[in-house]
Amino acid sequence: MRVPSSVSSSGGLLDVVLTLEPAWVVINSMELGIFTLNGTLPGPTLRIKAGDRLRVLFRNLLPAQPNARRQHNEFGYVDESNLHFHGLHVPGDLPSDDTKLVVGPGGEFQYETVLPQYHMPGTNWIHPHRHGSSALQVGGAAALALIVDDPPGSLPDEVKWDKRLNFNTPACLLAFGVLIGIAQRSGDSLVWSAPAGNPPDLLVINGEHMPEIAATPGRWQRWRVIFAGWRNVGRSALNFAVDGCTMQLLAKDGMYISDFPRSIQLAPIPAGGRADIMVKCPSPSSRYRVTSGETLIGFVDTSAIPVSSSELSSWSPVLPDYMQDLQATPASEGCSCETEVEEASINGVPFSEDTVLHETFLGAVVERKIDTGGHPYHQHFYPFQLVDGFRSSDFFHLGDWHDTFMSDGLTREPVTVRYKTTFIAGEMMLHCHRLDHEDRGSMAFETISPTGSTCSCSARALDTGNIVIIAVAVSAAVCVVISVLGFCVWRRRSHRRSDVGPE
Ligand SMILES: [Cu+2]
Repeated sequence: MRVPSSVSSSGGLLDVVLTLEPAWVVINSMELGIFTLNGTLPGPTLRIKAGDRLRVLFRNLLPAQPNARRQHNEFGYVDESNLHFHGLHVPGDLPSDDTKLVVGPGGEFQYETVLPQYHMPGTNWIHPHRHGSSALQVGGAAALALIVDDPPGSLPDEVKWDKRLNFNTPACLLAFGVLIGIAQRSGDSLVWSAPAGNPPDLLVINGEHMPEIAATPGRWQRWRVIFAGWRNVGRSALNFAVDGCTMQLLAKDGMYISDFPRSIQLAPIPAGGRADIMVKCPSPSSRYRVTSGETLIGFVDTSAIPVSSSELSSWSPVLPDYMQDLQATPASEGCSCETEVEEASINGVPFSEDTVLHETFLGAVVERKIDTGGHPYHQHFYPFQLVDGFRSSDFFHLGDWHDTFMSDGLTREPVTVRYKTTFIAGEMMLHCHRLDHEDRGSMAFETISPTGSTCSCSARALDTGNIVIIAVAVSAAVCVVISVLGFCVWRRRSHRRSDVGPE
């Protein structure tokens, strides 16, 4: 199997340029126009350490598409983009991970953020997140692995990183038929193409269809599986399995579980989710099937000479402050709210940059009763702990942490989760990771006040400068009101946006 190139931080800094650009690739004998980060599928793997500074100069190399649709909560904006650091515990405002940023065609933006010293090491990823075009661009395969490396000596020998034994495996779903429909609705006339007729959906691993993964029989390998996905596989998660081989779960969504090793038969990874799995195949000179449900997606081919097997010893991670156990800690007063994920709205409200879904404050224990309704729920920068609403399975235990979660029939609804707002305040996005739903409005944000002490569960319009200015200007001439309001809207948007493309 092909392994993406990788770039590691040094001296406390990872400084990279990432370009969003169209590319032509041949997959399964089909020539396809796709989106890429830095021209390859997947983009290069980025490796960073807790405490490091991450600088990403993002360049949108997509050409302008004058016929692109530009209507809020609809597919469109196909030539605009941005980046999301999916899984990082970093602020959600600029120059960090603010997905409201818009980088126009030919434009660029310098992202810069610092991972906290206590950041959980793990498997994360980067993908575009422009509201309206995220399905087309992520579905078109723009993605790369973002690994937060383990401190030296922190892992058992069988688990620790070793280039010979480890794979980063971003699995991208190329759903041609659906994407063609989205491209047409978006007014995209440039990038996406696919075979005529009734094209099949393909799962590609590290850019390859049905790759062959080499393994030594009896030796544990650590697989970092990223479902760099934008929708379900059929009607479910990526149900990742290696038939005939032993799988022990190590981490989910870039966070180590506390009861490693946990034997699993299947890793049901929702779109956007990740699973780190220890895999061991028993027999020499054998071929094993890598599957998602009934679908064959690759092979493991073992070499002729086995090595002696050993059992994995139990191991627990040091948990960072934002992952302290909250199973026995009740929510702060008024901070338990319901969140219902719908196809084009959250709690019945389509996405608006001016509507707050819920409000919390720094230091709160926040509880959410989430009705996912079969949608993969994703929350930015604060992962959440599963505390109730379960039939536990081998993959899902009470007390586990996720940043992307879909019940997939394994749990009751609603699922109760908790998280504590430790140090990062501001606006936190949450959304359906079926990105065709997100683009049409299945997204919202909560605000975390740095100074407040109360929560609110009621959606409300954000207090904006516009309203204040209108009130101040109400006694003046109407034309003044209109011009000031226009100025405020312009100011507000220019504060959030970076439309720095050519005139
Ligand atoms: Cu959805």
